[in-house]
Amino acid sequence: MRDCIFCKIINGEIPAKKVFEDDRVVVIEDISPAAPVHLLIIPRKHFVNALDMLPTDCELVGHVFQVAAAIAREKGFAEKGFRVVNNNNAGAGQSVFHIHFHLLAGRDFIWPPG
Ligand code: D5M
Repeated sequence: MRDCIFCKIINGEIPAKKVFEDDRVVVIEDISPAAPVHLLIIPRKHFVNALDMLPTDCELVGHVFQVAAAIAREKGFAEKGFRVVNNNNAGAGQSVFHIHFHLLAGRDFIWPPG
């Protein structure tokens, strides 16, 4: 997608700190971290947000959670706890309109979130 910052990161057109990638997702460090661990799990395929996904995309969402859990175990914060957040549209805080999942850890979190 032209002019999509996450598509450009996925395509290597602009730099990012990649921590993992496979055929379906790229995981990068968030440029503006809200926790000691703040990663973004970004599907390679461009979807605006959840409203853009079809039933045939369900497996991809499951894969995102498998990747989140694998990173949590590998980096040692699985037991302490972590949060996976997906914002949909501006009113919910979405600022980049290519679907992504925040993976946050390394501090205590409150509920409900702001
Ligand atoms: O989350 C969008 C997130 O994307 C926000 O936490 C900042 C982050 N961001 C924006 N540009 C970059 C680059 N270039 N590298 C890494 N992280 C970035 P949202 O839920 O849409 O508000």
